[in-house]
Amino acid sequence: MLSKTQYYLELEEQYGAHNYHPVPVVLNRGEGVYVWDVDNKRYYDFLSGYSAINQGHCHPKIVKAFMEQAQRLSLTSRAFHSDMLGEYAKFITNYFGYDKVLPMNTGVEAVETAIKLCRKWAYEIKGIEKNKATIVVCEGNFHGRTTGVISFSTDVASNRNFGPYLPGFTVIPYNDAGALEKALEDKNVAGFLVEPIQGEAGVILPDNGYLAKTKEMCTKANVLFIADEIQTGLCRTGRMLACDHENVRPDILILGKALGGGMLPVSAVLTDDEIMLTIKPGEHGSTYGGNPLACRTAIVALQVLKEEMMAENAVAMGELLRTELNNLHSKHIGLVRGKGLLNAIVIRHTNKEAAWDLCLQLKENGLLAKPTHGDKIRFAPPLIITKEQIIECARIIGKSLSCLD
Ligand code: IF1
Repeated sequence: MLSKTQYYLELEEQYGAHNYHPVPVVLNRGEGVYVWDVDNKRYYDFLSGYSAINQGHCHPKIVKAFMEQAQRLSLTSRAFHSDMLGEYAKFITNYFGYDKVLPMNTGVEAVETAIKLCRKWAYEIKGIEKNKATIVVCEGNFHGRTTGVISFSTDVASNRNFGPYLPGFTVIPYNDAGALEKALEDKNVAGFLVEPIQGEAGVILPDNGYLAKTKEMCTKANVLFIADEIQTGLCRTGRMLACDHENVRPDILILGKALGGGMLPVSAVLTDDEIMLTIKPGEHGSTYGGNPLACRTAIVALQVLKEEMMAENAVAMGELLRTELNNLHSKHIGLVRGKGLLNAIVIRHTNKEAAWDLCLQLKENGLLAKPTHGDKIRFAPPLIITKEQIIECARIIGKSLSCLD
């Protein structure tokens, strides 16, 4: 007899593309910081859908808004107006302090949108010669998986044999303001696209002051500072935006993931009129972008972040988590790093599979996490996690680590 879990694993294996390597657990329910598998075993979710579940699984207020809207009107396309898009646009632009929003669905679409806005602005406002504009990006970046965006990825798994690649990008080392200064000597630079903390690279935090300094350089050079806050935004790192830690206001702000409250893909690009109005009717868009269901859900997803003080909780719980992890004094933890509730540990072990093995052990002990780049494990629970829960999770992690001895 096949176990239920085995049955579903085999279904996916046989009929689904093999573009992922998931932890072998099959989930069918979620609530708050918890998820349950098909045998009704409960786990702490320490990945939070790669930060799409900041507000917790099936947040009752978000579910309610989503359900109400789904029963009334889900999609109009942008050929017609809905009564939700204007309300949402007003809400989100006030919330983040920008003139306008351009709504998309997935994160990478919002990144593509930002690139297009930057290029348009470069030609029509800044005055760069046709087709000469470049955008500076950072080594180790992760901005999504379209052919355009992987063209400037430095990760071979992301771009090998997907060429030819899109030109117009200059790669510089991350966390190296001097490298940006040099890159900005090129008068054709239109924008600097950066993650305030590099997620996929393994939660790489730049030095304090890096964002403020690079923003200042961009302003001086009349180059757009474009922040990809898809993973770091919406309270994940302990502030509404990771850029807020350095009081940096990006010229173009990219949001995604938790903007959809874990319900559906909702992404957004926020910027001011000088930049946003360079795109005219017919020049960009998406069938589902700005649909009423997404708009209604996103408003509530943003409201609960503030109502439930998730940024403040992320600061406190993140600090507690890092303290507890360090107090484990495990010889297998090389390093604990992070900000707010975006954290990672680096596993120190002779066995290259140790991080994966640890995640399997964590699963056995009731906590779900995923390794990244071999030896790093991200610990990023929903932002509603409590002190008692963090302490219990640290115990689970400690117990699981001892299995690596
Ligand atoms: C996958 C990582 C996280 C992102 C930033 C844009 C996007 C992402 C900073 C694109 C997406 C995801 C996608 C997911 C894994 C995941 C991830 F490990 F790859 F880096 F979160 F940490 N900018 N990140 O992090 O957004 O189009 O996916 O909505 O499996 O590819 P998307």
